[in-house]
Amino acid sequence: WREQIVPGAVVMHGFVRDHGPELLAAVRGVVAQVPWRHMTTPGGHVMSVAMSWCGNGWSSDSRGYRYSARDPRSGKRWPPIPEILLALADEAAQQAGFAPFVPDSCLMNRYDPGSKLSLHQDKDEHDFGSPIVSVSLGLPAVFQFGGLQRSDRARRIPLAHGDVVVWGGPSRLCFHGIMPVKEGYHSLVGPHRINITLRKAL
Ligand code: MD3
Ligand code: FE
Repeated sequence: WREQIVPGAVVMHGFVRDHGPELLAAVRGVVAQVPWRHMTTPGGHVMSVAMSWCGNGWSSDSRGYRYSARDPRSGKRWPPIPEILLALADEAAQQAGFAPFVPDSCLMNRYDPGSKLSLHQDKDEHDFGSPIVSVSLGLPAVFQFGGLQRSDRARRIPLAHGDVVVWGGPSRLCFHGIMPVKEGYHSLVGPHRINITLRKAL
């Protein structure tokens, strides 16, 4: 079923529940080329979440966060976004009222038990007019969703394997995060939660 959290943010429960194997194959194909890595924040903290990406990649250093088409180390382009993810993003955005959506960046986050993502805003993209489509796979997690101010009270929304959320319009710059993921085992994904976000970054 579908649930609107705030204007512009729609949870599509179980939207990709039947496509786990293909989606995981797409993730593994990318991770074979861009191995999971723990990034260091500009503040010097190592993130508990491991990341990989395709399309325009994300990087973090002492100067801040940015998106780029190429790996700064090798000078080569990051791998392309798998077709199944482009199709899913367009379908989900369309159903949420944001079509057409052609993402140019795909970030993948792997949460091991205990991993979390502190409250933050996504504001490194150049285009806040486009939505972000997110896909949850594997272990469940509790998503925190606040307002435009860090101090705004955050709501807690459980996210399960196969859930898709589209975030756009007035919700695009809301603070959000993921509470520490509880220990567990998912039959397809194993002892992890994987989140895929599709974005128009550049
Ligand atoms: C709400 N990832 O990668 S996805 C991120 O589950 C990120 O890994 C989380 O936050 C995760 O930046 C949450 C859901 C999400 C993504 C982008 C948003 C929610 C959002 C942008 C604006 C508002
Ligand atoms: Fe985010």
